[in-house]
Amino acid sequence: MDATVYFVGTAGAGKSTLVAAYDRWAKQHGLSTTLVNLDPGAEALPYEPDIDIRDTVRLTDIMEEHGLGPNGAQVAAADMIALDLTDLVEEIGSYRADLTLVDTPGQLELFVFRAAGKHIVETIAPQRSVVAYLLDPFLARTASGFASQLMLAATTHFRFQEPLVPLLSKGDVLEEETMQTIQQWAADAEALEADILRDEPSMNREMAAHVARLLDTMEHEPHVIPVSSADGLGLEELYAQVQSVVGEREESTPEYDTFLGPGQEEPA
Ligand SMILES: Nc1nc2c(ncn2[C@@H]2O[C@H](COP(=O)(O)OP(=O)(O)OP(=O)(O)O)[C@@H](O)[C@H]2O)c(=O)[nH]1
Ligand SMILES: [Mg+2]
Repeated sequence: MDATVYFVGTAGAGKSTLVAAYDRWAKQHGLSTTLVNLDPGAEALPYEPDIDIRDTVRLTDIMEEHGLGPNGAQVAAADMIALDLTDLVEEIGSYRADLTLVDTPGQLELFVFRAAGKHIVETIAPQRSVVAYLLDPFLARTASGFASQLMLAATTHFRFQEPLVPLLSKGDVLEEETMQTIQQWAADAEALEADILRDEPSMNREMAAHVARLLDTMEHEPHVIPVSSADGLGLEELYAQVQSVVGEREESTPEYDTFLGPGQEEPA
């Protein structure tokens, strides 16, 4: 089975390191991989990309040529990538690996909101893609922090309309108890809502409830998988999720499957 996994998350969430760790894990398990770097601003990568956007678009060159700062150059780079995606899409298609692992730019909004990201996700492997969304553990330790992270994940899901697997990144740095609390928030909207209101007593109860229920509206995954690039925690479970999501979509009717929400049945 071949699948494409996009690693998406806020700056420093651990995307590039996880691509490297997941690549090692895959190879140890006899799976071939294609590694794609879509971050034009990446300086040193912890893996050797097979396809590298920096061969086409380099942030430092854009800054120099157009007199832009790093953020302006990131936006220009994202739009330049969108202008000519044909070669990139063809190149990725020419590799036939079991897993295509795609590392995305540090600034999540560049990949999620500008044209290139969506177009890439729609074009490269329709029906065979999964977004692995990395929740930063340092931002997810409080109930309201976790809920804010979740809203970003939900926005990503809303934009791409592809199955999203939420991961709790850097699991090795979290205390067992914190990890369990976070997993409980993910599984139980009411527990999350109660803890948000405890953290932020000023918050409108209704708003807290809405935010807490966002996870329930996300396709497929009711729980967060803790992963660690340091000790390999959760990588097998991530693979099982990717397989199950892509396998499920393979079996279902193409016209309907992208729009099925949780609990909805496919029309007979
Ligand atoms: N302890 C621990 N540290 C990690 C793990 N994954 C990443 N890190 C550290 O977190 C920092 C950021 O990791 P990156 O992989 O560069 O994160 P990124 O999301 O690619 O960052 P940008 O592309 O700059 O947004 C680095 O110092 C990593 O060593 C992990 O599983 N455990
Ligand atoms: Mg990175």
